[in-house]
Amino acid sequence: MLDGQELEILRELERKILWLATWTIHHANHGRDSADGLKVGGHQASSASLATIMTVLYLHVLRPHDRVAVKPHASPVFHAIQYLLGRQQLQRLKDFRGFAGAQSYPSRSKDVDDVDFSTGSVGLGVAQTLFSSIVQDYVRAHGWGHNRPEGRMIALVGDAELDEGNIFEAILEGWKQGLRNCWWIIDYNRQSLDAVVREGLWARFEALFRAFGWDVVILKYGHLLEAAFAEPGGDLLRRWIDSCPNQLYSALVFQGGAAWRKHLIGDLGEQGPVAELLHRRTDAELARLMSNLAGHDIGALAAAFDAVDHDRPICFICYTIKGFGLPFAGHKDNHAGLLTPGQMETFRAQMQVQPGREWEKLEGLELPPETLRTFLEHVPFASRQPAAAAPRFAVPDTLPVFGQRALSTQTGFGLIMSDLGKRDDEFVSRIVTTSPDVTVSTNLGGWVNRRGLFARESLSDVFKAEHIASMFHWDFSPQGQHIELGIAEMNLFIQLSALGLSHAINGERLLPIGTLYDPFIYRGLDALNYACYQGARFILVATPSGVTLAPEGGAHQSIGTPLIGLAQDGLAAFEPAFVDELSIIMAWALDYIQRDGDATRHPTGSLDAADGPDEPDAHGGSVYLRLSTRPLDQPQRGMTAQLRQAIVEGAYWQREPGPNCEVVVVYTGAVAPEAIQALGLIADGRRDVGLLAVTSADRLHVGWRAAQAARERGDVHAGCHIERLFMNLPPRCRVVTVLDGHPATLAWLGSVYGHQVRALGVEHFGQTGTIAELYRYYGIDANAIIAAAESLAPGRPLSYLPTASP
Ligand SMILES: Cc1ncc(C[n+]2csc(CCOP(=O)(O)OP(=O)(O)O)c2C)c(N)n1
Ligand SMILES: [Mg+2]
Repeated sequence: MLDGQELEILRELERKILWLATWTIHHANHGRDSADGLKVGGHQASSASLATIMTVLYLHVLRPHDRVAVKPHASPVFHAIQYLLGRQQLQRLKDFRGFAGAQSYPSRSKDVDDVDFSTGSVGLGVAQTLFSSIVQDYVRAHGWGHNRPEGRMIALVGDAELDEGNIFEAILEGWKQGLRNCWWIIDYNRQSLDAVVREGLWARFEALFRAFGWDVVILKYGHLLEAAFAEPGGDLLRRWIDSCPNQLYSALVFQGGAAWRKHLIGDLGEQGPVAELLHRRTDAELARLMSNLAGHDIGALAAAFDAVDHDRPICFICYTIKGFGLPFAGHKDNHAGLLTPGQMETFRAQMQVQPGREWEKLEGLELPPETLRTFLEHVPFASRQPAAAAPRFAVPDTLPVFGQRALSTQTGFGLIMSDLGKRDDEFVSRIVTTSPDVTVSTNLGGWVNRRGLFARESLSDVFKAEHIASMFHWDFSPQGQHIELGIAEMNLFIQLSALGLSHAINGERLLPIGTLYDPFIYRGLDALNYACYQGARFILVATPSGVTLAPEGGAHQSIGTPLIGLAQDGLAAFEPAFVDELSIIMAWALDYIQRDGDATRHPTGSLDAADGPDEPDAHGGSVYLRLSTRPLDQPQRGMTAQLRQAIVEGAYWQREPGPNCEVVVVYTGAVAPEAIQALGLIADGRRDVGLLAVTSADRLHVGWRAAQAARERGDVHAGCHIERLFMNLPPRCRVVTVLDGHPATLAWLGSVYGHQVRALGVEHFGQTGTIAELYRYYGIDANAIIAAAESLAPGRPLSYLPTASP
């Protein structure tokens, strides 16, 4: 509980935090050479809105194991608090928004002051706290992490942020999973970026959260208002406030005491107790009274937070004023508002900060510095220690390969998982799978039969208990290793993000594998990007994919996902054709996701490219496997160390080209039979042809770019896998690439040594039919490959396969 002295201290420090946050933004705009585009952006109004709540939270409520997602635009407040606590460097505040300075939106991977969850794309950080609570429960239910206290997962949420649909999808999932230890604190300033929000929004929020089992606490009035309501006439004032439209309230806050008086007297009359209540206050006092909402009242906030005596999810709706304490408070256009230098001078005087002493931590505060220093040193949150690296788990070099003659990669995936389910290696106990209602149809059923579904409370499969024949056991228990989600793909990615950060958040490493249909990556793409951005580690298995799923429905065909695999930072993408390749890639991936480090981080702050992001292999990352339902005849081959290496690096020669090679066919994934068939016919008419199997366009591309950059830095011997593969191709050799996906995925191969390329692939989708019909229709069948080779490398006429007439 907050005592009188702590209240006084927090009031002082709240002023300091508001000052530091406001000054940081001002400095970024006026205090350094800002002609270079760093200048845009406000943050001042949004930060001021949350400054009180964050003061109370960080300096009074939080314990070291609590984790917080801070609303993106409150980043300056977060950094200011960390600075006050000695956990953020001054230079980074001075460089706010600049290169290697504090980030404009809190960033796990780019900031150095211990951000728990990145934010920026609104709504995602909020949902991440919910899924992190589920992961915390998962970890503890499996017997790990009991040497540390449970943390609360807390989101500081903008009221307009709740427009994001992913938040509602998450709430529903939280209800299903028996969510605990999750606090969402809504900054109810009734303003978004553009405007003032709709009337009565709080009531929708309240009903919604209660419907899903959350406790809801509405914090509306501060202590001054509560005291005024107790005066004669106070009930009238309260009724007036409760019925005041948001826009008018905001406008009056902006205008100040005289405007309040005029308006209130106009509405409530010049006579009677309420008029006297108003007259007893000066304009300044009246302005202070009317803006004394609970979200700016330290005592009210602390009392509400301290009163929580249960672990059910809880939503605080805190009334606040956007821009509180600053000259543009309440103005509807204040989102990007910045104090002018003149206004800043006035603010400086108010805050009693001497020029040149703006960054002094205790400048202008009235309490003795020693008192404040001692307080800051003993803030519970500040005792948080950097997380020790969570142990890694050894994974064998290869997983089993199966004897079946024909298999699809999707079936192979199911077999590999099912086989893993039988093993008692430690790494298998750390695998956790999750899927948005496509567990069975992505072939995770065998694994789930063996490892069970996770729930905090056991629930047995009634069909099984009733002895009704079924392929799948749907038993839930705290030991289960599969988290079944509803259909919402956003939830899959945020769940993966939370599972994939367990090593950092819970100190216990998990090996998450999530499955979905490949086209629906688009549905969750922002969340996937977010998960990668904050360094979460997981394996994404996307299947089925492409037009290869043929009769199954045109709307499910994915074209652009290989390009996502190629472009997504922090995600290594593979599309194997054969199950022995998949087996090697999966074994590699289970190790790769455990490697420590962040390939996208600039640790030194140097602008030199040599110190920039380097080769990701040492750092690890997440992995995306694009799989297919098309059964292919499996190659009967022994696996050599060299082939294993090549599969992981992204390509190997299925047929090595000869010295006078005229045509090379390059394929990825399920079109392997067409490429092989075409090559046989092309070989009859062109010399020394080669066939390149690409298991990962992404890895080839990453390696190639890194080699080029290394040479430009002076490492003349730098090379890469694709350069070594193409090194001996004669200059006049032509290349035909083909995949069931966008042709640009492989088209760049021509740039490696300047070989002319015809890139085949899929640019339109939506037709159903047989695989043969669709490959022909979209121009990725054997004859299309032959035609491309013939046109690129003229010579003897080539033979084509007979086609069934339509
Ligand atoms: C997904 C996404 N869309 C749009 C934006 C741009 N944006 C940043 S803040 C904001 C409004 C936020 O309003 P609110 O959550 O109420 O916070 P406040 O500005 O009141 O502090 C918008 C639209 C964004 N950051 N993320
Ligand atoms: Mg708002």
